[in-house]
Amino acid sequence: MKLFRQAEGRASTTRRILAVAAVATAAAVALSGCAGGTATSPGNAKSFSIAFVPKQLNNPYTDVELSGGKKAAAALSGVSYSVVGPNTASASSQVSYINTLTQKHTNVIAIAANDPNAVCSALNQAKTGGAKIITFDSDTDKSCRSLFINQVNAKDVALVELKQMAEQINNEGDIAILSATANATNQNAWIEFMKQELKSNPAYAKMNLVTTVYGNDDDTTSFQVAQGLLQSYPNLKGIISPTTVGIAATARYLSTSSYKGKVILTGLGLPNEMRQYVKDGTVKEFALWDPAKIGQAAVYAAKELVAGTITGKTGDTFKAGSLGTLKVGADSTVIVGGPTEFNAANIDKFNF
Ligand code: RAM
Repeated sequence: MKLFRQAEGRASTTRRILAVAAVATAAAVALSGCAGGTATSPGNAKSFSIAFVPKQLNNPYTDVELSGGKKAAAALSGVSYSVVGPNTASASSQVSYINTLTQKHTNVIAIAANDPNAVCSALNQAKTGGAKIITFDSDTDKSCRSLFINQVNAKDVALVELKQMAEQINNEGDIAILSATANATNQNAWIEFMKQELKSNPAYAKMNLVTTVYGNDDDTTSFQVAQGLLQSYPNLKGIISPTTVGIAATARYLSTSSYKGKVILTGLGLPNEMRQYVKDGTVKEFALWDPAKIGQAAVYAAKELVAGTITGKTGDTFKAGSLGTLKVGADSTVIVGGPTEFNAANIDKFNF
């Protein structure tokens, strides 16, 4: 939160500078009669271009998320859909991709931010050029986007992860978090809520979070970090990994180690990646949502933003195909659904 306040200070200075540029751009657009590569006018978005900028390309979670976006774009006529982005999830790795999209006059940039602030000035330039900005999966500072498509309420994610851990360690013992990158807005929000809950919920008084480590959403790094964690904390009872990359790598490490079945692993995972570890007894329970729904919701929201039928303000509603009508809640955030818990009894019912 402190980070956001500092960023807002910087952002308001940037906003003042950009406001001047925006007036000039708006005048130029009015003269040319077309904002961007495809013609759009408020209330009549027949065609538009949307580019997804995920945290990183080589991440199976990203692939599922984007498959939902691609399908939705194909279902709506006149949508030009593309995906660009870095191979690593480091803080500023997305900036050059945003700049290229701005130059190409892409109508909507949908980004899962690797850092709440590092991409903001690039996004603000895109906005000045006429683009609409949507964040999905991992937010920016809220001044840098119109709308955030969030999978699940952040606190609910934290609560389900702690509940699954507490149940398996009988509410007692040392635990650690193996996260994605240190700057990731989504993981940091979930971790913050976990810390608050550990402090305030008497049921968790005997659970002790000893450390948070980062595998950077890289499979090899996450595997090594999991190994190092257990060397440093041999009495660890459990690991919570709120990242699909982290939990799969940690499960792989545990599955062939002497810790298998002894150190509890929970967190957020893709059922297709975790199935083998549930079946071999390495993992009992974990959680997630259907990532494809986030991509789908982003495309439908983009259509309405370009058309001017929504602006992203709290209370706006829009139709999102099979997801029905979605509502924009507090902080211009859309919550797509709740978390699903996976275990041996239901995992075979899911295919993502
Ligand atoms: C990883 C990424 C992504 C997150 C999921 C749960 O794939 O960090 O941002 O939402 O895990």
